[in-house]
Amino acid sequence: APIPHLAPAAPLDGGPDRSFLQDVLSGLGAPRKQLSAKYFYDRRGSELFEAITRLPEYYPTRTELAILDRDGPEIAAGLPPGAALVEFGSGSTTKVRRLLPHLPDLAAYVPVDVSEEFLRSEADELGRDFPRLRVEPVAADFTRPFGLPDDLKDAPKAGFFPGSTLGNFEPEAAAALLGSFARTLGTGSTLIVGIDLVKDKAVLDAAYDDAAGVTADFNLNLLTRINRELGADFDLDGFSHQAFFDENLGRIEMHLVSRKSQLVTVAGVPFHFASGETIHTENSYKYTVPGFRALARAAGWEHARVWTDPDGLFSVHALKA
Ligand code: AVJ
Repeated sequence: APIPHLAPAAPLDGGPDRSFLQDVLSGLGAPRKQLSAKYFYDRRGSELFEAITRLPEYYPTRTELAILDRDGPEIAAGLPPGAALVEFGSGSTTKVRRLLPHLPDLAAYVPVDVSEEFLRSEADELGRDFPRLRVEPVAADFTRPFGLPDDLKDAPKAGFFPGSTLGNFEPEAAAALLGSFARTLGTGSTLIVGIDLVKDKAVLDAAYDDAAGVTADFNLNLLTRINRELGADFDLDGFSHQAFFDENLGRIEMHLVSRKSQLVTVAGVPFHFASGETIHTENSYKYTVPGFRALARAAGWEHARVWTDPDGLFSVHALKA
């Protein structure tokens, strides 16, 4: 069957506003097939990611939490007094909970997330645990410009972007995103960012290809989601998980490898897979401390402080706009 030639592939992230279907059709129609990592997080995908964060091989989450636990008082002390604290892509509030006890005078905590339902329930729960805190959720895609509540316009701003989420963006898109955070927060603001660090390839490879196969399930769940939501017929046994650290590009790449020559139909559109052909599903960039500093500076942020764990696995940065 002929392979339909569709529009050029959408960027892995931060691309224009397109539907899931449009993104999948153009991604699979590209000469090198790709899908955006942002589509991993349906209900099952979010559960699988939570399970990943508890894996022995997956060090980033527990290491970042340990840094926030140990250095939370110092990190909090660097924020402007009476600030509105904006968390970009808040998801669960596990991380900000490590900072809030040290920030008794916050004007408000503003979690920003696309999932309105999740945002609402997390905000309610946080409000119960921190009854004196004003929680002002904003349902928005943080990769696009969005407005903060009007009455917070005059408050000093602080931003929080933990989890090395920035690593999912190509360095240029990452710099653009940091630049847009600077415009949202304004001059004089502070940004706290969690960034995973470059390290031994074996450690990185294991973190994205765990022995229990949870990351494999997370990767393959993208095909399950496409089957269900877009009426596709991916054979889950026909693809296998692949993850590796590319030392030249400084990034983890995740792929789904076709185990045979096969035809898959998505919303009536056929796509041919050669045996061994892959769908590139995720990039996770790792930085050195100076490398991240240079990126931040290019985006208009001055580097103020960095905190790392004793093994140098992960970093938390304070930046000033
Ligand atoms: C949520 C983007 C930080 O890159 O480590 C974990 C996602 N992918 N295992 C990461 C992920 C596979 C994670 N981030």
